[in-house]
Amino acid sequence: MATKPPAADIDESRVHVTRPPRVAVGVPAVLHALQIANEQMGVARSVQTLLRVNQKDGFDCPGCAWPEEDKRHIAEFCENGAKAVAEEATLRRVGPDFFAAHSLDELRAHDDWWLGQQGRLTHPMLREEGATHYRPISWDDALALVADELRALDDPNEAVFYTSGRTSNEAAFLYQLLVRGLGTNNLPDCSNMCHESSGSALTETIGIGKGTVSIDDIHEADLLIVAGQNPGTNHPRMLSALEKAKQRGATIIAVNPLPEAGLLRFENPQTVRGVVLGGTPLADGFVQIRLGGDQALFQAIGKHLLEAEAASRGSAIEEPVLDHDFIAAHTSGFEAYRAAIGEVSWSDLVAATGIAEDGLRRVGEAVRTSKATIVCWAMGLTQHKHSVATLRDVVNVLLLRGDIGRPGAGVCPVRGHSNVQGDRTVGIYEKPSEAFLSALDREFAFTAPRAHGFDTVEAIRAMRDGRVRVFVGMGGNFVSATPDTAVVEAGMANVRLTVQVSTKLNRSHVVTGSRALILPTLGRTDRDRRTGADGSAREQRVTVEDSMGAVHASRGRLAPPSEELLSEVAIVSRLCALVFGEPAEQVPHAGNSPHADWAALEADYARIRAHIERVVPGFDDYEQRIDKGRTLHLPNGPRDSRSFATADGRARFTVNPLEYPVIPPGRLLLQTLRSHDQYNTTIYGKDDRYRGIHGGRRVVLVNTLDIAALGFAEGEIVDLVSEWTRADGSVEERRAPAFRVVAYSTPRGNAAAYYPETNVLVPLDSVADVSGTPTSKSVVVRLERTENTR
Ligand SMILES: Nc1nc2c(c(=O)[nH]1)N[C@H]1C(S)=C(S)[C@@H](COP(=O)(O)OP(=O)(O)OC[C@H]3O[C@@H](n4cnc5c(=O)[nH]c(N)nc54)[C@H](O)[C@@H]3O)O[C@H]1N2
Ligand SMILES: Nc1nc2c(c(=O)[nH]1)N[C@H]1C(S)=C(S)[C@@H](COP(=O)(O)OP(=O)(O)OC[C@H]3O[C@@H](n4cnc5c(=O)[nH]c(N)nc54)[C@H](O)[C@@H]3O)O[C@H]1N2
Ligand SMILES: [Mo]
Repeated sequence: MATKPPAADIDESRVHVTRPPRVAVGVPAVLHALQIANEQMGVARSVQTLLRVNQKDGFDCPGCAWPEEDKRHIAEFCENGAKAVAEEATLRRVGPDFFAAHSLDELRAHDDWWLGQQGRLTHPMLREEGATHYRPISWDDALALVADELRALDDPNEAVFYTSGRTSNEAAFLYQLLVRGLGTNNLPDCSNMCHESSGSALTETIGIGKGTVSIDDIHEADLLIVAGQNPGTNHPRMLSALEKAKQRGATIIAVNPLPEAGLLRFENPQTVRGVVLGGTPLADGFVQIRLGGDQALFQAIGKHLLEAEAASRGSAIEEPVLDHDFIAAHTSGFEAYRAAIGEVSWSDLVAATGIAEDGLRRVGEAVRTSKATIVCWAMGLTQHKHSVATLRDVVNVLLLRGDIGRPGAGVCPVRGHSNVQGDRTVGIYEKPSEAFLSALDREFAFTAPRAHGFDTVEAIRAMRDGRVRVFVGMGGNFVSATPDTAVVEAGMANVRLTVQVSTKLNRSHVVTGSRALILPTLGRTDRDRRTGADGSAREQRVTVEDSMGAVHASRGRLAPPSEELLSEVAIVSRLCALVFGEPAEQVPHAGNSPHADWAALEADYARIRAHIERVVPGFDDYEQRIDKGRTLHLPNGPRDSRSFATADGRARFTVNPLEYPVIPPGRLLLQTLRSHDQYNTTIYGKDDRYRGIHGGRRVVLVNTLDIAALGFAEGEIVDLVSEWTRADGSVEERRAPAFRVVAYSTPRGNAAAYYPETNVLVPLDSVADVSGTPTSKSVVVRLERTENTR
């Protein structure tokens, strides 16, 4: 089968800019996806693979966490889902020959695009201390080496276990058991950099760290506010759901500093009408908000509603503005909220958002006249210093109108990685609840540690300070995805052993500890056969949870890229056996080690699901339910019965002092975001078609007036220099060299550039209050003309 050879590093001198298209998706998207798929997989494998995406007997798309519709299309994938699949199902291979041919120094000189293009990892590899190259190692030796290092620790808290959100429920559950059995809760995950702010705000206010809507609610909503999210690129299947809501009469309001193509107009290639008529105008309103202005927007909506309520008192207005019955029966803190919002001035709300008062009031009116409102959001709302406060204010607005726990209404944090929510559900969390730990103790006859572990930023601090001896990455690309790249790279070098369980080559394999292991693993699309004690091989399935709390099975069908690969479950269960012993060697309750038949778990994942069913509430009849190809909807108190697991059993109105970023003179506030051709740190291609950027990634999008005011010209090459003011008032600088200035529609004072190239600029200590999430959407920078412009 013919596939194209991987490309060279990106030549940034070839970047060019066109006018962004007004319509997203449509036929060009399908063609682009098929082109990438064919280059990576060849035609036959592309068709075979893409037809299995998100089908009932197929695999869960590794692209995003948006749920499947109940009635599935024949091709239930989107352009970017197809790219995610092609990336994994590629026929290119990175084996021992590749590592013999390329030294680590050489690999470090390449960009993320080049590394990812090399193909699937096929053999366990070891880099010995001081070695210039990786060399092959057997699985037995590799796993023994990890187990030896783990057992040799003076303190289990000297080990850090990262998880990215593609790991299945089964693998994640065993992995957290391994970690807690060792005696630590050091389980940072990508969620710490992603929706942690959502989890924090929602747990406090409504008693569950997840969204409260189903896909049917999206269809039935009367008003959908989509804030801080670019679904045309990152959750394309969401556009179909928005289109359906729209056809049923819903109003959609987009809140974003950028006019994102997919939100404003959408052409669905699956409907003939979409192709012929040139797309459904999706958003009825576009609020071009300043970066970090969303808390002010939601306070403005709340203020408008409260003022409308006051004005209507005594008059015979058609509908009450507030849902008094709901507020009285199900909430606390309303009077304090009302008083605090009364004190906020419209001029501050206007300054924070950059939207005139009547514009803010129009959004308030849309909420007032809506029969059922849903607020959807993603990284634009979670990666700011005041993100938790912002999301609490989102909840306040919904509570005012009883817009939680009834059809067509609620909160909808749109998750990123395809199983990031499931990983949390089954225990990947550095701050586990006592209820979870005591259930785990009972199930495995041991005592899990109670002290909280490191989140992602705390783990980096510990690495920087030399307090980490072993780092394990269950998927992901810790080095490129985390903030403050230079600090992370130096921190990695302080670690004695770094272990990456991965499908594809990335920067975390080339910036390593003294010793480094690559453990290649199966992906979502790969067939997973495990051999039991009786010698018979059985095909396994795994389960994942989507953004709306629905759990379903996923079964890979493709021949794995190499016979050498072990599944994530097999890797973890073998480590458990090495560290905790086989059943015959175990003495239940005799110490802090969990007790289980590890080989049996590896041979039959249904046994892992049986453990999950007994430990995590809501998984009753797990196996039977997924057997029938059904989804298992996890219980959700607010959605199912308006019950709120907060301290007082009520949904909480909260008082949050208004915050918003103030940009120093001559500076810009930079948001770091995704292009259309990337999946986080995996770069699929060099274009950002919907924003009119082609052939390169080192661009900074700036308002035309700011370009002139700062004394630059379009097309000039500049360094981005971030300025971070420490607590003592001194300023730290960080530099990302050589970005082309592109004039773009964004509010004055705001700029945008792609991640991960800009992660060098994000200061480690710049994190959201409460959630600790790096403030990737709020980095103060100045532009400096690049010397020796290329
Ligand atoms: N194809 C593809 N799909 C993906 C991913 C991918 O990289 N590629 N990543 C996955 C993951 S892990 C995640 S978390 C999601 C991410 O999905 P998104 O959150 O859509 O991703 P970002 O590119 O970070 O886009 C942030 C959006 O918020 C806007 N924004 C930034 N700051 C603000 C603000 O202060 N206020 C408002 N209102 N808007 C703001 C930006 O302009 C942009 O439109 O996508 C998932 N799906
Ligand atoms: N500046 C800035 N930084 C950010 C963000 C931002 O918006 N701006 N976004 C943040 C967000 S939302 C997130 S979620 C993180 C993402 O952080 P990560 O999840 O750590 O990063 P990814 O790039 O998704 O990881 C890609 C790697 O995962 C491995 N992989 C893929 N599939 C599998 C699998 O099935 N199993 C295993 N074991 N490995 C697999 C491959 O080797 C691949 O190279 O980045 C965060 N960092
Ligand atoms: Mo994410």
